[in-house]
Amino acid sequence: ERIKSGTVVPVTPPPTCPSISHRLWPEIEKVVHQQVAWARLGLGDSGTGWQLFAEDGEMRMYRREEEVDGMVVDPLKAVHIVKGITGHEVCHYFFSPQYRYDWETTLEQMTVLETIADDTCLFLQTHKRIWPASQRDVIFWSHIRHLPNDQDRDGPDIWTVVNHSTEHKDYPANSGKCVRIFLTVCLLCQTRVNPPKEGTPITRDDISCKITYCSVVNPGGWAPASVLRALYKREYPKFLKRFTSYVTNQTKDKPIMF
Ligand code: 18C
Repeated sequence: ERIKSGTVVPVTPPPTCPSISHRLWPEIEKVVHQQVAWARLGLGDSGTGWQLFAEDGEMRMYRREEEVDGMVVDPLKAVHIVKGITGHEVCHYFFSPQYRYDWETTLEQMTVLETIADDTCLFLQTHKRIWPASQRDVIFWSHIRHLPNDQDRDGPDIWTVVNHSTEHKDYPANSGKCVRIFLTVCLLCQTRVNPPKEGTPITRDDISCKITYCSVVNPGGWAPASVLRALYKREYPKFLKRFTSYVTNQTKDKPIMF
C-alpha cells in the first residue's frame, strides 16, 4: 500500500537479539505474569474497594484512591465490551507503533528506542503539556502476547499488551524540560464468538471483545490531587472510547483477525 504524503512513518530499528537473551527479559516475564493475573481478577466478587468514576454504555471505569509521598497514584481498572472486533485486533492496534499517533491524543512525540523482538519494543514518548505544570515524558517497554486457553476448553483465548516503565542510559529522567512519569499498563482482551448457524461463516456480528484495561501512573512530580483526578476522569474515558472506535473503524472492512 502506498503511504500518503504527510503521513508520519515511525522509524523502527530491527531486533537487536533474541528477546530471551535481552537484559530486560526476566523483568518482562515477571511483570507480564503479574499484570495478567491482576487484570484477570477483574473487580473481585463484590468490587470492594473500587470506586466507579465513569460509565458510558458497556464501559465502566473504577479507581482506588492512593497516594505515595503526597502524589496521586490511583490504580485504575476499566472494563468494556465492544462488538465486532477481536482481542487480537485490539492488542495489535494498541501495541503497533505505526498507529499510535492516530489514537493517542495526548501524545506529542513517540520514538521507538529499540525493537527487542517482533512482540517487544522500547518506547520514548513525550506528552502534551498542561499549563502551568511541566511537560511529561515516559520510557517504557511494551510487550504483546497471546495466551492460549489451556485450562478451560470453552473459555476464550487471551491477548494482552503490557507496558511498563524502564530506564535508558541515553535518556536519563528529569534531565531536560520534561518530568519523567512512571507507569504500568495492562490491556487484556477476551474474544467471545456466538456460534453462527451451521454451515455459515463467522461474521463480525457474531463476535465481541471483553476488554480489561488496568493502569497505575506515577506523575513523577507533584501536582494537585484534585487536578490529577479531574484529568484522569476526563482523559481515561476519552482514550478508551476513542481507541476502541478506532479499532472498529480500522477493521470493519477487513477479514477478522482471530
Ligand atoms: O495506555 C495508554 N497509552 C499507551 C500508549 O501511549 C501507554 C502510554 C501511556 C502514557 C500515559 C501518560 C500520559 C500523560 C499525559 C499528560 C497529560 C496530557 C493531557 C493533555 C490534555 C490536552 O500506556 C492510554 C493512556 C491514556 C492516558 C490517560 C491520561 C492519564 C493521565 C496521566 C497523568 C500523568 C501526569 C500528568 C501531570 C499533569 C499535571 C497537571
